[in-house]
Amino acid sequence: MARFQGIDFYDIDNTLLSQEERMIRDTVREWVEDRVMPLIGDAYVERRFPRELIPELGELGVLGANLPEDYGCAGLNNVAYGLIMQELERGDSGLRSFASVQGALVMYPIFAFGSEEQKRQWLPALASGEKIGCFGLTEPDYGSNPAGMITTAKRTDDGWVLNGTKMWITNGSMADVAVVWAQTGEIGDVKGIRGFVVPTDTPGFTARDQKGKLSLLASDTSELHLEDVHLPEDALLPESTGGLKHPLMCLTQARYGIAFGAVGAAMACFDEALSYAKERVMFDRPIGGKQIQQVRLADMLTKITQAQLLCIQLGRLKDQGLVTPQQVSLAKRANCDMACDIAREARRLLGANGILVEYHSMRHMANLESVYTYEGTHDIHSLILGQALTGLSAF
Ligand code: TGC
Ligand code: FAD
Repeated sequence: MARFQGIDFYDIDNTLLSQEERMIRDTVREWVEDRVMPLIGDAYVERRFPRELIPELGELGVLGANLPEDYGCAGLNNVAYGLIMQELERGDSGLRSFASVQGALVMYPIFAFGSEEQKRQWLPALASGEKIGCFGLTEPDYGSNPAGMITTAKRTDDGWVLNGTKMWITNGSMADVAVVWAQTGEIGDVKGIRGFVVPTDTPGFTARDQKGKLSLLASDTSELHLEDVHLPEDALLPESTGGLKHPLMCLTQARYGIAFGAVGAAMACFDEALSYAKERVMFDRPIGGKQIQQVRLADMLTKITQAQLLCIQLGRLKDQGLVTPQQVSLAKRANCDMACDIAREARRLLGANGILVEYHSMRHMANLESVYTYEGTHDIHSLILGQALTGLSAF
């Protein structure tokens, strides 16, 4: 099969990206082509995250790549970071999920709300892939509405004791460390939800694989149980004093990466559909020579191009410190919706072959249902935008 080129109909490469951004993107693109594509179909069917790739992700510098070099990270700008997410998700949404959680949901909160000691202890090891992290916000009865969480952190004489259950936690079973959000009750001026760095070998902490998934199969998804988990005082992220605002800030980082990642999945499906359309002969001609398939491909191209341009502008705003959470919501919502459409159309263009694991579109199609749902469902982002437009909360 031909190597992936990447559709760039509006010459974004030469007009909107720097040489360094292109070089970083191409390095990850080649790595995905060489190391991920040969194994991802089998990993998906075997329902396993390809853990053997983690040290290579660390060596590539893609984990927490937009965090500072002082802590062992690559210190890249946000456009380069986004393009990395795009290329990882071109391989599989589970791979991008791994990197999103590690970088945006574990390293970012330690960087933003942690003590200097916590940063030195965890960030270099997480950047290299030596340690794996997970992020526990969602609970069985509090998905879209994490404000209602019932996991508690109670003060003891020398620290904290945590109790509760977190659900749907990416990387949960293989994590060395969990960033867990819990209700502490108001303490002085400090709002009642705070973040804790929990080593997963702490007595009382257990993780159980989520069974029965039909999406994101090459990803580790777990339920976390915290039963009288005793933690020292310094397990608290000391600067996580903003209540739900601080975990929501983490979500904004991850949603940003997902907006780019979804474009990668869509590009992979488009690439596959285009080459199939040129090669598959039916009624004596390649199906790509039929008007219906050309309309399908033109629609796909248009939506991907719009999403690529949206991402670049989002990234430039983020690099200038101007991006708002609502702008990130718009991009996450639009690009996940777009990618779901493209994956489904690509799968259909491939006919019966489209349901085989040897092709990629159906794997992406199934994965993207999770991507559409996590990090704020499509509906939740609609309501975030509705609130931004009208000033009225409809949650
Ligand atoms: P609300 O009253 O609106 O806000 C509380 C405070 O937070 C501020 N804020 C944000 N700040 C930064 N980024 C954001 N995205 C923010 N959204 C809100 C807000 O300004 C306020 O600040 P202040 O200073 O006034 O205190 O909070 P709410 O309780 O009404 O919630 C609003 C809502 C529904 C939008 C929020 O709960 C939400 O986003 N729900 C969706 C839950 C979600 O996305 N969960 C994701 C879990 S992690 C995950 O899915 C990982 S998948 C990873 C992978 O594998 O890639
Ligand atoms: P619910 O909130 O129960 O929503 C059900 C339906 O109701 C949805 O259609 C929703 O859009 C709609 N709805 C909800 N509220 C409203 C409203 N106010 N108005 C109208 N409609 C509404 N969480 C973590 O903390 N860490 C992780 O690492 C993580 N990884 C995940 C990995 C996977 C594969 C998946 C699927 C989920 C993951 N999640 C994680 C959880 C994810 O963030 C939640 O599933 C998501 O926020 C939605 O919550 P829910 O599933 O409880 O759906």
